[in-house]
This record gives sequence, C-alpha cells and structure tokens, in this order.
Amino acid sequence: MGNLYLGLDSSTQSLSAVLVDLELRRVVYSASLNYASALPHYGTQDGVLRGEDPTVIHAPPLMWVEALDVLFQQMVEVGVPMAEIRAVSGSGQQHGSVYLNPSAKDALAQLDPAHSLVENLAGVFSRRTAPIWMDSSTPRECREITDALAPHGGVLNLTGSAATERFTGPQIRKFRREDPDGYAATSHIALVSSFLCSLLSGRIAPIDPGDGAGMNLMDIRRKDWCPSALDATAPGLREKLPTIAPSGTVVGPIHPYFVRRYGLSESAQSVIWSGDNPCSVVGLGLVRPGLVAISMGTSYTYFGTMDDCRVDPRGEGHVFGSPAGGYMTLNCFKNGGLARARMRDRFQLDWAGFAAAIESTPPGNRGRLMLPWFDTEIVPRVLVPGERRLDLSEDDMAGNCRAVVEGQMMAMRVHADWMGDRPSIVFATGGASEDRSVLQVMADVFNCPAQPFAISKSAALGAALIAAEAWHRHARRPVSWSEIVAGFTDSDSARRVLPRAGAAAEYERLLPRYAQFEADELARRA
Ligand code: XUL
Repeated sequence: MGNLYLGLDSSTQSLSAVLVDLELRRVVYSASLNYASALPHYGTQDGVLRGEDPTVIHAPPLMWVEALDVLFQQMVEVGVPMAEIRAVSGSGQQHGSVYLNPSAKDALAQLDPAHSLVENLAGVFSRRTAPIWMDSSTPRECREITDALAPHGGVLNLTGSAATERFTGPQIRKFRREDPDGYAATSHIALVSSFLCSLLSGRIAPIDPGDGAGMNLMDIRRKDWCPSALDATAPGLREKLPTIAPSGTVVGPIHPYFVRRYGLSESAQSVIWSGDNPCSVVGLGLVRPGLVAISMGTSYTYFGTMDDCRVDPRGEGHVFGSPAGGYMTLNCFKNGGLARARMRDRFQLDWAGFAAAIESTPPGNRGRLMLPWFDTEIVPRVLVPGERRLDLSEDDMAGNCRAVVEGQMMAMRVHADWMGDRPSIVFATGGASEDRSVLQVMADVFNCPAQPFAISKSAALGAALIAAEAWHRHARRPVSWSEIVAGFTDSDSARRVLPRAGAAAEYERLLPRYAQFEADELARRA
C-alpha cells in the first residue's frame, strides 16, 4: 500500500482535494470543483444563497454532499490510485451549521452504494439551508449571549472570542427564536466540517477544538463544551451537539459506500475534520508556537500560534485550537485585498504601477496616513464604512498607494500585540505576497524578515497532512509535526525580504501616531 493521504476542503465556493505522498514528499494530485459552475441546479451565486435581507447568507448542504460524489468520481476517472489512500481528513469553511433530524443517524450508517449520496441523504435535514460565515444577521443574539454570560466570566474569556454574528452559537439561537418547531425537530447540529466527516465515517462525527472554537460554545481552555455558553444559547442544545474530540482523532474506517463506489481501501481511515483556518495553519507549516503567517487574499488574515491561551482584550481577534497542538490566533482584516485593489483601480494602475508608486515614496510616507475602511471592518470593528486620511490629499497617487499598504501593515502589528512575543519572521501568502514592495513594508513594519510561500490550497494541504499525522499516531508509529510538514511547507528563502534599519526605526516612531489616529477615528464613529 502506498503512503498517500487525502485532504478535502469544503470552502465557500468550491470543494478541493489535495493528495500527498508522504514518501515522495510531494502533492501528487490536486483538483477543485466550483459549486456555482459544476452544480448550477442549487441556484447559488459563488456557492451562497442570498435573500432580501443582505445580512442573511446561507448555502444548501445537499450541494456540499453532491460535490463529494462528483469529486470522488473525477478522481477515479483520472486514475488516482484510490486503494492506496491510507487516511482522509478535511477542512470546512468555519462557523456554518447543518441541522439534521433523527433519521440522519441511520441514513449515515446505511449509505447505499447503489444510490448517490444525495439520494441517500435528501431526507435527513431539519433545516433546508445552512447559515454560513458570511451571515451577519445575529446582532440581537450576540447581545443576549454577551449579557447572559457576563456573570459567568464573559463570553470572550470563556470561549476565546467575543459573541460574533457569524459564529454558530448566535446562529443557533436565532434559528430557535425564528423557528422553534424546526429547532425541536433537530436532533443533531453539525458544523460544515463535522457534517462532511460524518458522511465519510457513516456516523455523526465529533467536532475538533479548531473548528469548535468558532461557535462561542466551547470552553477554550478545557477544549470541551462550555455549559454556561450552551445554556445562554438555546435549551436542550447539549443533546443536539456531537462530542468534541482532539484534532487528528481517527473516527473509524471509511464507510463501505466509498469503498464500493470509488475503490477506497477497507482499511482507509476517516480522520476528524477541522476548520479551514486551523487547517491552513498546518498547511503553512505553523506547527511551533511563535510562528506567524499573513495571508493576503480578498481579506487579509493574520495567523499566529501559541502554547498558552491568551484572548484579545479588545474582543476583535479570535483564538482557536491548533490541530498541531496548543492554540492559534486569527485576526481578520476584511478590507485587505479589496482596499489595495480599490486604490489601484482609482488611479488606473496595474500592479506593477502600484508597486512603482510605492517605491517612489519614502518609508513612513512623511507621516501621511490612511485608514482604508472602504467597507465595514472586522479588525478593528468598524460598522460605519468610509476611508479616512491624515495629512494626505485624495489626489496624491503615490502617497495613497503607500498609505494603504502601510496602514494595513501597521494595523496588523498594532492589533497583534495581545498575541504576545513579536514575530522573528513573518511568512506571507496570497496574491499580494507576490509584490516585493508590499513585502518590504511588511518586513520594515514588523522589523523582521518577510518570507513568501508558494503554497496554494493551504487548507486542503493542511487537512492531508493532518490525515498523515493521525494515521501514523493511530498505527503507533507517531511522527513529529515538523517531520510531517517538511518538504511540503518550505517557504521560498530566495525571495525573503529583510528589514532595513532606517525604515524600521521610522515605523517605530510612526506606530503611536497611527494607533492614535485609529483610536480617534473609532471614537468619532462610536
Ligand atoms: C474565519 C472566517 C472565514 C471562514 C472562511 O473566522 O469566518 O475565514 O472560515 O471560510
């Protein structure tokens, strides 16, 4: 049998698969299935369903189910050696929840390979659609949960995050308020991650502390359900939730459905899934405390790892369990890539022109600053959108380009102070990490090297590596995390950008001015 491990990633827009060969230290297969184009009959726009209320964003869980069949079928058709796969794990978009009725348990156990997964599972839902992470319709529930938990230590301190609109607990509370009968008819509530793992395992799968922390329901230190948070959320909730089990737990052998239909081995193991961000932490090689990565896609996310649990006193950042042990932190800057693109388009530049504009201005931008809150922002929490400039004219092309990037990097540094030690190196990934001028600002602001990764599909890769680690531990041949990730998550040291002493000192002087500007502006909008 080969040494192959499969990682799946059920994300907002697509289902991806990454197959790694641990012997060869190589990704041997990688594919993605886009929901909107491959499964148009679910009527989604980029994988999501929007209604009249713009704050309500759901997705059809059956679409995720069908995607699994289609992707496995494609793997067989292109000749992936399915029988050689030793273990499968996965990553799910975080926070989304799936509501199942009492028939789900038997339907999962008895999946019939003569019928598709959709045919097998069409009747198991007690709620037709699943609220996902983009849904922000629960401010009322967030307030109620915050108030109810105040006498018990506070939601932030108990669960690692302030009550957050997209988190599962507030979403469950809203479901119970709006549809008490639907809630009563629900016997199991799963996350996207645990739901898809349940299909592969043929039983209701546990939730791991990486994804469980995104619910406002888990005691972040004990990594188990938090009774007072459950009580503050909805009656009878504990009975509807699965157990929380450590990341990398082997749930059991893959269900025979997948053996018969797609030729997986009977001994292939189904490993508990996690959220996409915890999986990315592994897929980026952040398997030791103190490592930091900045992912610069549509939004920018700042990931850190730590041994001991610390929470963000401002309540803006999140703490999740890391699948590699200990904790991970996540700060999400919603305006990230969007703000940079907005500035490029405003001055009708291409990315080379944008970089040249930055290079033509000095580090620190002569004190000119911008808060690039074109849209509402998560970190810091900004509910009234609108960018703001200090000593900077709107028409100053180069000054504005530099101010966006500097403002973003300074915000990331200021808002990471609660995470503890300053990083000794920052790993960078995503589109903007290809721009050397951005990496230079990053290196100078953090006063440490900035090093890009060439990794795409970090969540699916992380899931494959989690499957590999779990398989070895289960077979009583444990392998250390650094050995597991070696060769898969090496960064590109040739493209490493070093900080420049003068520029770093300039930012050290500028940071208090930036922090004050931000604080004044937040107070003005409050
Ligand atoms: C994290 C979050 C998103 C989703 C995207 O808190 O909401 O990153 O996990 O899939």
